[in-house]
Amino acid sequence: MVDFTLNDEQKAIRDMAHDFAENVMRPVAWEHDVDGTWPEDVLRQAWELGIMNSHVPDAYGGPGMDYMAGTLIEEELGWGCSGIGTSIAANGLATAPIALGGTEEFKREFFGDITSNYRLVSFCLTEPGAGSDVAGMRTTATKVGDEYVLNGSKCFITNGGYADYFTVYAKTDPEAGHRGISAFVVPKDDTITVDKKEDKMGQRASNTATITFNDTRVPAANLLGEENKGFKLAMMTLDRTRPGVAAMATGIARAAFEAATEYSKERVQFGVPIAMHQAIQFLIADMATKIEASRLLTWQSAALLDAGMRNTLQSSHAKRFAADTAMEVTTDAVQVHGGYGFIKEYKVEKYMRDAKIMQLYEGTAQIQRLVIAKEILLGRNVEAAAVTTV
Ligand code: COS
Repeated sequence: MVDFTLNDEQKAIRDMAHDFAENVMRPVAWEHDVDGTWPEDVLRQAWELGIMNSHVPDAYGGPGMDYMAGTLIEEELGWGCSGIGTSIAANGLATAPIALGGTEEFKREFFGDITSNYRLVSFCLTEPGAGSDVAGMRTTATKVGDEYVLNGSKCFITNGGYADYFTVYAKTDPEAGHRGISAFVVPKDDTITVDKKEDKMGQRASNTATITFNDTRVPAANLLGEENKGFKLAMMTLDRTRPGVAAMATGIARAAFEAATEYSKERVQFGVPIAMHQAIQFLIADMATKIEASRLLTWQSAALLDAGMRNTLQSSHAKRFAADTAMEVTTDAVQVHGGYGFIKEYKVEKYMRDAKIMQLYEGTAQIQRLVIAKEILLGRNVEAAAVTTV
């Protein structure tokens, strides 16, 4: 039998994340949003609590939570403030390729460092000329002796301005398309420049920067997996992190839905609370259904991973549906508020701005549809085949 209830441990994890979202994130979310200031204190508390590196196995000093627990946490972070939440979750994205491709020795040292010290790690895939088209990247890594020398720029890098480490994808065979990309762990040093903190529409509390590698040298041991297998590593990483993005989108939608529901019971028009009007009831009913469906797709995509199954199709279903839902629900929440929804004093205005990025980062809504179509048409995921390794 399929069971949609949470066990006691899962409830405890969700409640812990909810308390954090309510008592630590929300009180400062709006002030960080206005000026795009960096929520260092909140991030340090998230690290202390173990929700920043929740995925790191206990064998390496982490809390060792599974993907399902990760989605429970990320929904609450999205509910609290998805800008701060994205900064908290960014270590999960940046370190997934290390968990997948790092040697035992490297993982022990690296995860030991980030769990015993407050460290931020940034995922560096996107470039000015290579967004959806990952294989079009220009950054290079050239082997010189027992080192690789990296050159090139990465953009839209979450936490880039504050990162201690970068997980960088670069061309090791520039003529080989997607089969010429490798992934590296690059510690911050003086050859790395950080430019252009982006002034964003939403998620303004998260730091988004351009990172340039200028003859940056790393030991060959910092290569993740095999040389020229980085593209697959990136795809497998996104399979593992898109459920978290879907969960965060569900959290944003839920926050907007709650605000709209509350407001509809207070706002009186035509002599009754607007919740009494069917026009509003239908908006609220559709929001609720979409949120439930987003959560179920999200949980399914995480549960497959926890069962050791390939989840590419389900991960894109969840990410695509939950992101579109976040945009639709936040837009409808503004609609329920009428003109007041357009004013910054009301929370739904921020939710609507924050929701937009969910349809863009970690693969646009169109890329998710592309992945879904490919998985169906090529029959790659029909049986949710066992996870491939790098
Ligand atoms: N797991 C393991 N391997 C995968 C995979 C997955 N989920 N998806 C693809 N691959 C492998 C394929 O098996 C294929 O392997 P071979 O080289 O052995 O043939 C290879 O990767 C290329 O796959 P495919 O032909 O499907 O790739 P495409 O170039 O057609 O499509 C897309 C790739 C567009 C889906 C990819 O570039 C993508 O996801 N882009 C969006 C990137 C993104 O999310 N950016 C946001 C940055 S992070 S904020």
